[in-house]
Amino acid sequence: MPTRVQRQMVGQIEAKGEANEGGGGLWHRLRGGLAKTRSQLAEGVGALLLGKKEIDDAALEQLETALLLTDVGVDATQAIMESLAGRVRRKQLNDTQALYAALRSELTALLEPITGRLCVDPDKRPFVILLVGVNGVGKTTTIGKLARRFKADGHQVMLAAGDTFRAAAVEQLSAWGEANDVPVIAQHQGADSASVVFDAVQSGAARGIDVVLVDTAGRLQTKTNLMDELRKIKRVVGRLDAAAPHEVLLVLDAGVGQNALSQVAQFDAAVGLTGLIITKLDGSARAGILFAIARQFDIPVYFVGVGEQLEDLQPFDANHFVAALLDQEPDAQGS
Ligand SMILES: Nc1nc2c(ncn2[C@@H]2O[C@H](COP(=O)(O)OP(=O)(O)OP(=O)(O)O)[C@@H](O)[C@H]2O)c(=O)[nH]1
Ligand SMILES: [Mg+2]
Repeated sequence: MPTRVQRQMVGQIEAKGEANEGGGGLWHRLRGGLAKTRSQLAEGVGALLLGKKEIDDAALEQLETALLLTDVGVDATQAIMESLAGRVRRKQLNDTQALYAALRSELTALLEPITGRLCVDPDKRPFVILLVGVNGVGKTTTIGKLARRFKADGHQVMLAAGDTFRAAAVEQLSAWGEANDVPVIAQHQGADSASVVFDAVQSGAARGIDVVLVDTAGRLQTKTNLMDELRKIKRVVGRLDAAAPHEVLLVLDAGVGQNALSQVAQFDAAVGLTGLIITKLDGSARAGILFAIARQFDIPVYFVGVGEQLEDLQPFDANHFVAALLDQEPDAQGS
């Protein structure tokens, strides 16, 4: 059973979520969540705009440093700077305002290829979504928020407590199940997580469930035996439906910076990722990590987390994200 504190926690998240719903509210929260990264960027980029009109090497260097400091990474920063410097040399950018606009379009273009939508395929029932990631990144809370979202879209949802490592993990997931009024399949602590997930998918099929969200224990990407356990979950679920799990999502804490790249690479090698969810963008000035990810991987980002409330888990949108980072309004055509 969920503890009182957990129930209270979920209750508070829900109450605040409902009070802040609405499109304008979402944009406001995204802007707020990216404030730390934005002010880090502004230290370099803002000076560009306020200062001299001419673009010189010092201005470009300032911009380069600002990008590196927000974890855009050497590779993506170099690509952005080469493109901008080339346009300056060709006299396509005449002043710092034009440079700023070019920066915005470069950044948006870098993120567009990894903008994705998480869709439930009605022909695949139950649609099985496995969430994986290192410890404490936000897997379980993300499942709670996704369950709410899918339910609101009219889907029958079930949760599978594949984190059998800690007793509290089952309680935490059960609290989300109760709050959303969706069934939770769980076994005792220490049970084989592949067997819990197998049971859940089988029971989901029997009960006509549309979506099974599978929670897993946090694990370091470098621990081979723990990565093998994920492979086993995948293999066992595949016996019920060869196409399952239909989505394998890696949850990443933006605050870890460049280590996120190693997490993506190693989880992808182990279980074949189909999507990313990047949480805790509000907690650090390192939101630039999305650009490094986009430069190196071809895996869609479905959601970004900018806080602990329900509506702080937002569908990822390249145009909105870059506008929020550069303190501008999103383009009208952006969703
Ligand atoms: N500030 C902030 N906190 C978040 C965000 N997403 C999740 N959290 C918080 O991160 C904490 C850990 O979340 P969990 O869902 O328990 O993480 P987990 O990955 O399931 O952790 P393990 O099961 O221990 O591996 C919770 O307090 C969440 O509320 C976010 O986008 N911003
Ligand atoms: Mg968890």
